[in-house]
Amino acid sequence: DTEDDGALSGPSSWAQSGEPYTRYAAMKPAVDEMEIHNLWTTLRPVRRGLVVAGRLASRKQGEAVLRLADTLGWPLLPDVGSQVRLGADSKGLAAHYDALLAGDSFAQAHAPEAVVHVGGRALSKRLEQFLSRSRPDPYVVVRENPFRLDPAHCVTHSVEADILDFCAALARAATEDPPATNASWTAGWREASAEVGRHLDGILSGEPNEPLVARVVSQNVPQGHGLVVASSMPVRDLDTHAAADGAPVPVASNRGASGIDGTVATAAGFARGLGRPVTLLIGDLALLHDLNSLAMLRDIQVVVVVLNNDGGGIFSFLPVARHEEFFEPYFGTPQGVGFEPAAKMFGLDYERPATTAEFIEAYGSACARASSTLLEVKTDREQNVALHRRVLEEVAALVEKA
Ligand SMILES: Cc1ncc(C[n+]2csc(CCOP(=O)(O)OP(=O)(O)O)c2C)c(N)n1
Repeated sequence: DTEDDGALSGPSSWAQSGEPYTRYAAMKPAVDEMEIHNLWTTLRPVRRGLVVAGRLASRKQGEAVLRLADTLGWPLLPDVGSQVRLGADSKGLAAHYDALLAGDSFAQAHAPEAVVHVGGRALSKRLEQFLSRSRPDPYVVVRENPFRLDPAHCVTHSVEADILDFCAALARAATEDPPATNASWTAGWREASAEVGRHLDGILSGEPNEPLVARVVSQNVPQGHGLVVASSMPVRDLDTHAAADGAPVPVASNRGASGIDGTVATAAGFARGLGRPVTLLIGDLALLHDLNSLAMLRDIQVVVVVLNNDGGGIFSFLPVARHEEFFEPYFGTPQGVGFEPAAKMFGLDYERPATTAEFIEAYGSACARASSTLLEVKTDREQNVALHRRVLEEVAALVEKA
């Protein structure tokens, strides 16, 4: 009847227009020049400062933070979600800061006087603990929303501002009234990080394992693609082990490092939104949790790399892992499944590479074809936790000598 016609006229014009049903105006707080001046007066004398690039919305924002760090002459610590963790070029780039901070004496010798953190919360727990112990003052956080961002309770200046405008304004102030440079401080971070990168290339080899697959994906993801990393270990492995010199692809992850729901759907949406092929690095439980979203990959190109360690690998890092009687049934929760039948059901190409060389080959072929592929890599939870610990011990020993 006519009432129904009226109700449907809204959605039908929306369906035809290709525009959002409701448009949200992107109002952002303007940068106040006086505040910038005061901030620069506080930051200018700092000799040992750090710029942290937290979670950021675009490569453009990430590059603005990177340029700010370069103008200040300070090291840049880029979170996995900063959009400049991969393929960035900066004089002070310390892409492997998370692994570096596993070295106690490196961390003690590199406590910063000041921090400028731009963007959302960073993933690295080691960074949070390091900053909480070092208590830098000033400690400035800058983000585009009014919500509190102070996990270690030591922020001295909280700024809500448009990130591009803020970075440009502070960089301008620093150019007009340059800081005293401390090249050895910045070079110390950059060189230690580069050394960690070379070391990771040396030790992450042989049979495929989770940090190795994360590093290999970061090195082989094609320019023009996007990358989605699932909770729990893939996002952490990319943060810690990704190479710094891969393609500068956009990176997405869900809700910090917590939720495992809807991750395949996220990858489908990311691919559609970007209009690019996407690689999804995901664990077996997160993939099982959102298995029916594989149906959405049929007419786009998503390369699903599933690290099948038969359960929740993250939990093996917790003290509860020692309590065997309830660890497996309640935390590990192995499901004993392989994903080949699921790939078949949803019409995806499928491969199960057994060696790293086979993985690189299969990943390259999957990226080169227009349809979606599921690549399954078998790993082992106990070996995974032992490997992570060994890698960090080796890195700590390496930077101890530096
Ligand atoms: C919806 C939802 N359910 C449960 C959890 C708790 N949880 C966090 S990590 C995790 C295990 C994830 O396992 P997997 O996807 O195989 O990845 P891995 O830990 O091995 O990297 C679980 C169950 C969660 N975060 N979200």
